[in-house]
Amino acid sequence: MKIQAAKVIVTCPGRNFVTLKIVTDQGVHGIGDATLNGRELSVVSYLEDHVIPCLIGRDPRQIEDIWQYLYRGAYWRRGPVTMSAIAAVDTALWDIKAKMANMPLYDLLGGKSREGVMVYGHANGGDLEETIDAVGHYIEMGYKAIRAQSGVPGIKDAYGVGRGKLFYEPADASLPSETVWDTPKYLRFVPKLFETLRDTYGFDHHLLHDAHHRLTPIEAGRLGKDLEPYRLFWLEDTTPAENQESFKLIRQHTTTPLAVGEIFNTIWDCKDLIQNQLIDYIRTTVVRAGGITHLRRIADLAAIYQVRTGSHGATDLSPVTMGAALHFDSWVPNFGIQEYMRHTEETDAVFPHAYRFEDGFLFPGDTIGHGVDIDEKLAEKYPYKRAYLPVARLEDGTMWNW
Ligand code: EZ4
Ligand code: CO
Repeated sequence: MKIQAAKVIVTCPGRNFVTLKIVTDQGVHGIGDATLNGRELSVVSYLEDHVIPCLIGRDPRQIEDIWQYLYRGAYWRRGPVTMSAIAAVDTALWDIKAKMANMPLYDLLGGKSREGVMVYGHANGGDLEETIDAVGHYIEMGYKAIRAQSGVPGIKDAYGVGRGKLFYEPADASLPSETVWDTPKYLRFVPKLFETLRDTYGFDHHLLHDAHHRLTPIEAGRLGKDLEPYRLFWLEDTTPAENQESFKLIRQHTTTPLAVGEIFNTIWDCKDLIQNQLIDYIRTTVVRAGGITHLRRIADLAAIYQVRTGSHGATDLSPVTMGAALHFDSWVPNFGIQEYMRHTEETDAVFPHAYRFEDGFLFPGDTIGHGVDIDEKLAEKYPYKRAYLPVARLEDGTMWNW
């Protein structure tokens, strides 16, 4: 059996997505997501110019060998562009293998460990009241777990606050939007938000929060400590994780569970944090961290240290990543939670999929493969549109972490 053809499909049904389609000489095809938000075309070139020529004629059944060939063979290891491209190939090959085995992907991975995948949704509002209402709306929709982000008095455009109610899309302009950030205002406000949420809705739902890399380690320790009475499911990305030592400092100061890893791209980014038990949830996902093959290695390492998975699932991860992630989540023994931001109707139509939401859970469906395909005709209708994530500056103009 041979890989006969592979092509990259770029489409923008509301936001940009990059999809790899691999076709075998037996007519079976597989789909992988290669979307890297704000830097999409770099992965398109990496795939078209450097990866696809090496794939043609290879045996698609040799997923591990192809993974190692692309990882070791590039010489230049790791990095978001390389690892997103490898992820797309890997996801498409697992899709093909599961189709050939006539199984849903979760069966090929070892079978279901659970019936449904608990997801968390994003509730956000411009101010405290709006955010309280938004969380109520998610509770009404059946969610068991809800991430709450709110506008902060005195801060223009705080992270995580969308314009619509169900859809939040940060990559919003053809040049990066400028936002302003002030940590002291944020640190005073967030505990009040969660106090009000618990006063209003009690403790029956999981609540989560994302600090989006804005804090220093000692500020992160303070926030975690202040949030302890409200029993968060997790506090995410408190501080940029390049310096992983800093998590020791955070950990000394708080028992609020910590989640990190949506921007990590290999097990090497996760290793110290996991082995030193400095985090509770690892947020690496299929598209960012080298596909199913590599994500499984990260999850297995994490399991030894009782660290659970909490895969990134924002709108920039296409329905292809969501489908593959749900099969992975259904199998992985140390599953924690799955992030789920709904895609627009246009996106859902371009990517027909078997997964469905019910009562706070996502179900992968029983279709063979990972259950997501691409409607190429429809995809053609939506040409690529350059879109960047915002940047953040302090009030005095200093560049900060968005
Ligand atoms: O800002 O995926 O937890 N979710 C997040 C996301 C990220 C976007 C960046 O592309 O932090 O909303
Ligand atoms: Co995040």
